[in-house]
Amino acid sequence: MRVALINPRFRLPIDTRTTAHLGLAYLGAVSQKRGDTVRIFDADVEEQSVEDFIQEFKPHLIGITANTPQVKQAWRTAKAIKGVHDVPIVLGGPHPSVASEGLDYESVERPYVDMVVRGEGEGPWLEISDKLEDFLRSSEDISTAALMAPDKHLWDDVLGLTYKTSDGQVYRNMDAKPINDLDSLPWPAYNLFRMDKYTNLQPATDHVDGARSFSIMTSRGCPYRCTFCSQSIMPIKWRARTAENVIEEWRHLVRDLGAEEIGVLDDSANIRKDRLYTLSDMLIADKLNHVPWIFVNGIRANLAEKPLMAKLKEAGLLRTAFGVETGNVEILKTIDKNIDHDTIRQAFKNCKEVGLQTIGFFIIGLPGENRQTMQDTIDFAVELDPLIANFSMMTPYPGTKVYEIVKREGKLLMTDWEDYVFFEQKARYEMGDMTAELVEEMYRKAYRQFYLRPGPVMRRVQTKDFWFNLPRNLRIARRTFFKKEEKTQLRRTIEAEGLSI
Ligand code: B12
Ligand code: SF4
Repeated sequence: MRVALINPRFRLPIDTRTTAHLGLAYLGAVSQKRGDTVRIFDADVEEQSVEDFIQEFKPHLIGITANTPQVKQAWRTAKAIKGVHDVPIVLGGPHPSVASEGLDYESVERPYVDMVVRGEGEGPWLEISDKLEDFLRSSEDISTAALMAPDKHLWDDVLGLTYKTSDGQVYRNMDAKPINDLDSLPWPAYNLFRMDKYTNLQPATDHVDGARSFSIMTSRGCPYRCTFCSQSIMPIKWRARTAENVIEEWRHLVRDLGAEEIGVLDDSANIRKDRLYTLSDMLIADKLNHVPWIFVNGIRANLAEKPLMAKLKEAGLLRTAFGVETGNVEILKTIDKNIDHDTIRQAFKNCKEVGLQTIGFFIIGLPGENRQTMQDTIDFAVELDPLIANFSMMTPYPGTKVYEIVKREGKLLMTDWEDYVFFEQKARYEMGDMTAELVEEMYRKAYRQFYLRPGPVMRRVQTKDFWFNLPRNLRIARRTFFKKEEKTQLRRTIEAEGLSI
């Protein structure tokens, strides 16, 4: 079968560099292993239109990924495809997986979407492919309407699926089980991407443009449920690949694909420390530790003891992120992060003592905040003094506790899924003492107070990236420190092209 996987175009308001989509790389890998001819169309880097691509490739099955700000573009893409080719279209990813808010229905009710896969996609995607192939082999009428005919009951037993029969009825099957044996998954299929088009995992990695940067995921899930974190895909059950399995892929990335830096994308990589000690020993023994790697997303600060951090450094870890979130003691208690400030202080100290660079993620505008609590966060960031401090304005994603709180007690200022980005310097809700003006003011203040100090300025101008990408870096600085107008580049383009949904 010919199978196409699509990442709809969505450029962030800041010019974040692009990276190959790991979810699609996994889906592509399982399809390839099934024996399908697979193509990935990443609209962020393709010059061709999606219609031309579809007419040329004529796939039997299409999968489109969507996080929240991408979902409308996913619908536009599905509509454009159905206009040129009759093919079943499946949506998946973090946004349509939020069944608690009915966002699977929201997508499947669109006339041009046939199915939605909720949660981890590999299992349901394979089942859909198997069933479709049987159908194509055994049916005379191979139209999508025949495939989705209500009397066929083809889709009743595919766990994790929400689908629409051709009479317009929508059904939601039970959830699929989390994939327990992650070692059973094939490696992400980077061969399906135009890897020369990708650069880097901004802001966590900083090789100058052109560096070969790859991602890896060594575990899935997170045992915590912080109130602001969108966890629609990965179940609460934390599962890890064995160190042996990870090292094989790592070797492949470095030796076969020429990786010059590796971003580890796990939500919580250090839940089991013994696994990281073993992995480190293997990286050292295999002489893979010359390629710098980074914990892009934050590891748990309560599990970042000094000997472990020293071992990881020896194994090539260059930099690690921590989700600090807030500097205020009371606010920290309300976000279910299950951590305290002294533990966070100790984790940063441990990293610095062993020579690791650090990234701190901070949120401005959590529920219950006021000017003083936001200032506490800025002051705490300055105290911790990571190499990179990343402040984001609280964006309540559907399915999170913060979303519930804001719907109940506050006022959401977003009316469009395309506004669900948190680098746009616009407050996304108001609640209690927190007006939009106050949050925006404190957000800009955070960047100014943190970065416009002699230390960070000196550190930044000493990096190769700063000079190599000077115009871009100055543009980002200008946008971050000063007010900007609302419209995203994407929205402007869409309006100019007369496309809207
Ligand atoms: C790396 C990462 C990034 C990178 C790269 C993104 C990329 N191209 O993959 C960067 C830094 C660019 C990024 C940016 C953003 N990100 Co991000 N990111 C992640 C992170 C940490 C890992 C993504 C990943 O690789 N996961 C592993 C793979 C295996 O999972 P997956 O991609 O979800 O795919 C699986 C399933 O979703 C499903 N699936 C996905 N697509 C499809 C399609 C079909 C057809 C099927 C059947 C199944 C399916 O099957 C896949 C395999 O199991 C996740 C957190 C997480 N744990 O996933 C957040 C996450 C996806 N990001 C998030 C957000 C909010 C953003 C931003 C909007 C933030 C912002 N700046 O405002 C932007 C949007 C960027 C954009 N252009 O779309 C949220 C999404 C929440 C939501 N409701 O949409 C997440 C979940 C973080 C969180 N917990 O809040 N991100
Ligand atoms: S913020 Fe981190 S620790 Fe909290 S739920 Fe999300 S991934 Fe887990």
